[in-house]
Amino acid sequence: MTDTRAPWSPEAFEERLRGKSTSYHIHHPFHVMMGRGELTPPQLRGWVANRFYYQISIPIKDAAILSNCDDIAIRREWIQRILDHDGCHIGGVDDAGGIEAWIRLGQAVGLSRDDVTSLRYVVPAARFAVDAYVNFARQRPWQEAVASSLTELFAPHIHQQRIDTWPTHYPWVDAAGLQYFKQRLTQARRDVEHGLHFTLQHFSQSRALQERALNILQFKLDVLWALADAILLSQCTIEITGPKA
Ligand code: AHQ
Repeated sequence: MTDTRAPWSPEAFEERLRGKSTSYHIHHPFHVMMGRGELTPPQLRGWVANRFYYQISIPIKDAAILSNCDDIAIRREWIQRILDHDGCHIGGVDDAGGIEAWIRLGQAVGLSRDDVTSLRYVVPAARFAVDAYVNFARQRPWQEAVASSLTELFAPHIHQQRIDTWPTHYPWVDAAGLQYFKQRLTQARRDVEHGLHFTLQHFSQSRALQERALNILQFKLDVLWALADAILLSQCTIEITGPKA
C-alpha cells in the first residue's frame, strides 16, 4: 500500500525526536536514585564497573559504522568519536581518551584498574544490552546506526547532573574522576550536532523513514534503559576490602 502521507517538516521531525526525552534513562529508577544521592558506595561502584563495558563498546560500535559507511564526508566526521574514546597522539598532543578517563572514574570510586578492565563485575544482562547496540550497528545500514546515536541529544543533561550533584551526594568520590562527564559535555554536543543534521536530512525523504528514525531512537533508549535495569535488578554491589591501586 502506497504511503501518501507527507513527511513532517524538519522542525516537527526534530520536535518528535526530542520528545522521546521522556524515555531517556535519566528517568530510570537507578539514575533517579543516583541524582538524589541515594546510591550506596557499593552500588555506585557496581554502576561504574558495568558501564565500562558500554564505554569500551562505543568505539567498536563506531568502527562498525565506519566499516559500513561509503560516504567519505561522514567517515571524516565519525572517526573523531573513536579517537575521543581510545585517545590519540596528534601533533605532539597526547589525549588519553574517554576509556582511560572511565578507568580513572573507577579508581575515584575505589576500584582498581583491574577491577574495571577485567570486566569481572559486568552482569550478563548488561552485556546483552550493550551487545544489542553493537550488533545493531554491525548489521543495520550505517544511516540507521547514525540515528541510534541520537540518545546523546539528552546526554549533556545527565552528565551535568552528575557534575553538579556527586560532590555533594558522594563526597567520598575523588573529584578527578568526574573528568569523564566534563569532557562528554562538549563531545556529546558536537556529536549530536552532526548526527542530528544528518538524520533530519536523510530520514526526511518520507514519513515512513521519519517514523523508522523514531523507532530506531526508541530502540537505543531501550538499550540504555535495559542497561540500567540490569545494574539495578542484578543488585551488583562492590564492597572494598583493603587498599586499591
Ligand atoms: O559516555 C557516553 C558516550 O560516549 C556515548 C556515545 C553515544 C553513542 O554513540 O551512542 N552515546 C553515549 C552515551 C554516553 N554516556 C551515557 C551516560 O548516561 O553517561 C549516555 C549515552 C547516550 O546518551 O547515548
